[in-house]
Amino acid sequence: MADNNKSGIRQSYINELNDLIGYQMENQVLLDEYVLEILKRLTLITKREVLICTNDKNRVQWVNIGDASTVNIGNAEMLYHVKALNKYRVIHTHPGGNPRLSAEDFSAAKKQSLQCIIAIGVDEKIPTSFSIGVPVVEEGTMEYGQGLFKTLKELNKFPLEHYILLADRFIKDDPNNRFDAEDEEERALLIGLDLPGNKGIELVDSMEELRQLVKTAGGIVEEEVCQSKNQIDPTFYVGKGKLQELIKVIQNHDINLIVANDELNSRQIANIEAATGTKTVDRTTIILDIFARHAKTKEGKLQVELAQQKYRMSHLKGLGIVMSRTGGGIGTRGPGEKKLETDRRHIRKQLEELEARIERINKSNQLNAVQRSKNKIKTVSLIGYTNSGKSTLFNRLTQSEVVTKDGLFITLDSTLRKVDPEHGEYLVSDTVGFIDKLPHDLIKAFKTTLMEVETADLLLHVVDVSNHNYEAQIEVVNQVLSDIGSGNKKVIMIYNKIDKLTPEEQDALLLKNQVAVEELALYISAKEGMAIESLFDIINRVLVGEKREMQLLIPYDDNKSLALLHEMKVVLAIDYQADGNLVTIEMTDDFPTHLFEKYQVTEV
Ligand SMILES: Nc1nc2c(ncn2[C@@H]2O[C@H](COP(=O)(O)OP(=O)(O)OP(=O)(O)O)[C@@H](O)[C@H]2O)c(=O)[nH]1
Ligand SMILES: [Mg+2]
Repeated sequence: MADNNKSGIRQSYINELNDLIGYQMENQVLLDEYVLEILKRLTLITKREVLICTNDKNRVQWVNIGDASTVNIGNAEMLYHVKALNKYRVIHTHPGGNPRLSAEDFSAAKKQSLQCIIAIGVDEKIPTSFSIGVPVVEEGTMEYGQGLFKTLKELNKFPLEHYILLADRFIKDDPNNRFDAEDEEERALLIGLDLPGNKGIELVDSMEELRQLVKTAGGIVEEEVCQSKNQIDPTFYVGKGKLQELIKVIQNHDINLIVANDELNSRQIANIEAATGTKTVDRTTIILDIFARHAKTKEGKLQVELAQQKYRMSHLKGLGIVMSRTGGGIGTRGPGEKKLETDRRHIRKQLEELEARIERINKSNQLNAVQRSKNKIKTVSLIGYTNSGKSTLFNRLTQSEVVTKDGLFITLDSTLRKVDPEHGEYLVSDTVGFIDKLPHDLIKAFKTTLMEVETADLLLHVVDVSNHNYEAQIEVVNQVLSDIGSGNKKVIMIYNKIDKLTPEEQDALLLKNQVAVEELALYISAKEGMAIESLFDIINRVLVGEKREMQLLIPYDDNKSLALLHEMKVVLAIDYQADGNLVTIEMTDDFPTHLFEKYQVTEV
C-alpha cells in the first residue's frame, strides 16, 4: 500500500482533488460519474490510492492520496460517536484493479465505525469494478461484510440506509457491543523513546518491563516501536514521521491500545488518539491499573482509588475520549465495584472523601506505631524493587503465607507480622515494591507503606541479583528512599535469588561487591531458604546489639531479681553457691544493666 506521502505528486493533481471538497454527488448517489472519473484518472497517473470521505448527504468532506489507514489524521470528528456509527463514508481506489477490501480496509472501517467503505479497482487493462463494506448485524453480533459490483449503477443501488439503520439500532441497544463482542482483549502496541537523559535501566530492559506490566494488566503485547530522540515530542510523544509508522502497525496488527513507556500529558494523549483513532495510555496508567486489580484490603483499595483519581484529574482530556468510546479495559478499571468517574467535579468531591477516610485510617495506624515504640517493639521493613522476592522472604521470616508470584506489584497492602518467635522479638513488614519511572505521587499515595518504612528500626533492601539490571534497580530504590525522606535509615542489603546464578556468576558477584563499601550485606535465596539463619543473626545483631554473657551473684533473699531474669529469658545457667545464686545470663545492649549493677560479677 502506498503511504501518505504526497511528495512527488504534482501540485495540480492535489489541487484537483482538493477542489472536490464540498462537492455533493449528483442525484445524491454514493458516487457519481464525475467524481469516479477524477478518482480513476488520478489513480492511474499517481499509481497511488486516492481517497475521499463523504458524509451521510454524500458531500465530500476531505480527500487524501495515500491509504485508508492514514485518512483520519487531523480529523477529530471522525472519532466514535457513542450511540451510532460515524456519519462518514470512505471511498478509495485500489491501483492494480482489485476491488476487494483488504484486511486493512476492514480494520480502518471498524476503527472509525464508518457507515461504509468503498473500494474501486482501477487498472488500464481491466474494467473498473467496486466493492462496498457495510456493518452487518447477525445473531447478536456486528461485523463488516462485503458486496462486489461490476458497475457503478449497481453500487449506487445498494440499500445502504437499511444496513445503517440496523447497525445504529444495534449500537444504541448496547453501546459497548459495537463491532467487537470478541474484542475484549487489548492488543497493545508499546512505544518507547531512547532519550539522552535515560540513565540506569536501558531502553530494551525498560521496554521488557513495560511488556511485563501490560501483561500483568491483562493486555496482549503485539508490537513494539522505539525511537531515538533528543527529547520527547511535545505533540505526539514520538516524532511525526514515526507516527505514520505507528498507524501502519496499528492497521496491520489490529492494535486497539497504545502504551507509551513514559508519562504522557493530556495533550499528547488527545493528539495520539485523534491521529490514530486508538486508545492511548502511559506507563503510569498501566501501573495504576495493576494496582487497582491487586489491592486487597479496604485501605489498599482506598489508596489506589485516590492515586487513580488524582492521576485522572490531571489527564482527563485524553482519557475522556477513550472512556466514552470503549467503556472498559485498561485505564478504566477501579479497585472497587463502581466505575471510575470522568467528571472533574465528581472526582474532586470523591478525592476529598477519600482523603478524609485515609486520614482516619492513618491516624489509627499512627497510634499503633506510637504504641509499638512505647512497648519497645522493633520493626524491620522489607523494601525493594518489585518482584525482587520481598514477600517470599517475608514468609520465611514470619512463617506466613502471603501471596508471592512472578509478576509485578503482587503486593500492595503492607502486612505486619511477628517474626518467627524462635528467632527474636520484632515485627516484620512486607511493603509495595518500587519501579523505575513511578511518579512519586503514586508512592506517596501508599501512606501505610511509607509509614512502615519511616518508623522501621531497620530496612532489608531485597535485590533480585538474577536480573541483569539489578544495579540500576538498586539505584531506583535508593532514589525513592531518599525522596521519601528515609535515605538515612540503617539498611541491610539482601542479595536474593542467588540460587539462579551459576557458581561462576556467584563468584563474580561476590568479587564485584567486595569493592563496594557496604557494611551489611548478605547473599541469600529466600525461595530455597539459603542463608536465612545468618540473616536472622545479622538482624538480631543490628536490632539488639552483640550478645554477651555476664555473671551475677544474686543473694538468696532476692527472689524478685531472679524471677525478673527468668522473665526476660536471659538465664543460661545457675550455680548454687554459699553466698547466693551465681547466674550466667546472655544479654544484649538493651538489657537493663542498671537494675543489676550491685550484683554484677563479671562479663564473660
Ligand atoms: N529462584 C528464586 N526465585 C525467587 C526467590 N525469591 C523469590 N522468588 C520468586 O520471585 C517471584 C517474586 O517473588 P515475590 O516474593 O512475590 O516478590 P515481591 O518482591 O514480593 O514482588 P511484589 O510484591 O510484586 O513487589 C516469585 O515467583 C518467587 O517465587 C529466590 O530466592 N530464588
Ligand atoms: Mg510482594
